[in-house]
Amino acid sequence: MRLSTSLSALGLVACALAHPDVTTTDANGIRSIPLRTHSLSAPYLDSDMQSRWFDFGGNTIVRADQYIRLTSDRPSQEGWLFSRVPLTATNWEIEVEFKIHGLGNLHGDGFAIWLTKQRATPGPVFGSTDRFEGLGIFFDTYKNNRPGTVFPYVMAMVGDGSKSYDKSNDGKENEFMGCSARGIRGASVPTKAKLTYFQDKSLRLELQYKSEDSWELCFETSEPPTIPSVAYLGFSAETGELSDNHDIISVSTKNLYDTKGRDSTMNKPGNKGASKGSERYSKKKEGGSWSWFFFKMLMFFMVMGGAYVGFTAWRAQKGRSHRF
Ligand SMILES: [Ca+2]
Repeated sequence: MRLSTSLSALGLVACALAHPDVTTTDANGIRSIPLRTHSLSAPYLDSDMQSRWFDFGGNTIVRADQYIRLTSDRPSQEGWLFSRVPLTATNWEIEVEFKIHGLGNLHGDGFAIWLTKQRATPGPVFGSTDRFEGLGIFFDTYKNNRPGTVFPYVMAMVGDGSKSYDKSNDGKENEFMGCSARGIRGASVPTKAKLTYFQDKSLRLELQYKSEDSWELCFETSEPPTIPSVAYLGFSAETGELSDNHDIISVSTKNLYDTKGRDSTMNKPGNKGASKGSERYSKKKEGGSWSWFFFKMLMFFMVMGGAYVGFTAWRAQKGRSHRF
């Protein structure tokens, strides 16, 4: 009797602790920790009609049960959405669900995902500032002039604060990497982008638009750009004569940590910055998991104690009723 009480109490504790928002480790030993500061999902706003971690402006509208609409399907719109705090993780993954759709046969111009020193600064590059510093990923739905390229075209540009986006040639001049994604606009499945970055090791962009739960590799490089140490996560979009709805449905950002330590940069001379960063990061996480362990133990003993007291009281009660 006591054993089964203990087991069910243990089960209760296990259920209570199996919260989806906690650290997970995948088969490759990559541990991911959700970053609430850079994630967004419906209803997006709190009771004060604010978002705790994001600001938005321009023509952006929020429909709490459905989307954050950067531009509506009307001409000459521009809107933005930016994190309030910089993304300071060394390695990270950003998964964005978005929807580009509209009524016109012709449509434009597209939207951008940003990791830039600048934030909340409207401008001519998909509704955000030109001569930015950091990484921009552009979902370009209108071909200005890029013969032989299938649109929509998705491309990355790395800005140094002085380089300009080559709008008339759809960014070709300063393209870092990119891919065509025919069907990403108005797709029948939820459309998503997943950007994964390991400092000094890799940058990968995957897209989902052909079928659910299957990712198409857009690009991958083992020579990733340096992201500014202070970089904000943002989204922006614009329409010109042609238009579209550019909706952000959700954003899920995770801090990544390679638990197997296959960090080749660790052993390279002259790359101490990276290894130091990983060390510091690992210690911090260890601290976190220890306090989590003690919390679990405390919860366990509390439930066990309660179960034991309950069991003793029940036995005493039962004993009395037998006697009478
Ligand atoms: Ca274009």
